[in-house]
Amino acid sequence: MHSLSRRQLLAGATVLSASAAIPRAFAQAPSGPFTLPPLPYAPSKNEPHIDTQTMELHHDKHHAAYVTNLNTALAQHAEAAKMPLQELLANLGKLPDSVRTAIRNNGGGHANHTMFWQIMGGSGGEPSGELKAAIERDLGGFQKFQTDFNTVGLGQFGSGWVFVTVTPEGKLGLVAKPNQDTPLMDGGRVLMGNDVWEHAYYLKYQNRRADYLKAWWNVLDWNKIAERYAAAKAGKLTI
Ligand code: MN3
Repeated sequence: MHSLSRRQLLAGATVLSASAAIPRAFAQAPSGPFTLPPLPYAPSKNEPHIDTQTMELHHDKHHAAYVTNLNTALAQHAEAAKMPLQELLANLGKLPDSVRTAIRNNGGGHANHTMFWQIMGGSGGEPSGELKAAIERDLGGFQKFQTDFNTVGLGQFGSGWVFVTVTPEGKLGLVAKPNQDTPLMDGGRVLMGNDVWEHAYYLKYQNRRADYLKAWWNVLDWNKIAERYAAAKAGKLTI
């Protein structure tokens, strides 16, 4: 084998430095078998708005089960197991009937919760800079965005999610999905989202989903969400 040319080495170095600028979780496009990412902060970090026990059960039991069940489904399908999660979810129609529903539910659950832990653990407040401008342009400003997001979350019948989608051009949208469905299944990207399954709030809020939706804004980490926005615009946002 010939050694790499200087040009190839330089090209490689450029790729390395470009990916180093993007947080690992975004640049990676993991394929199976999948692993449960640790919570990026202590389970008590979102108190008093989201209680410790809910965080522990939600991450250690619910999210863990999605990962286990996703891997079980993928064990029956070697080709699918090699695909990055966002590609799997964008190509559900090409999967055999025997694994499609399991991958839809558990792959969606894994992607949704991985995003969810990432964007919390903060102290709320408001976005700034480019993201603030995009919210003003596409969602009518921060106050209207919060109100509309909570209305969509409250209106989701049964279990599901409310998401902000983001295009590679940085355009934002608001959408609800049932169960563990995600805009990734439409080939889109998720900037942020809130879990409105009862398991996300029932211990503390019981049936009061509206109170949970309102309190959730207090634990958002806008720096993390801005990182996801930058990654989306750089074409590096995966799940
Ligand atoms: Mn959940």
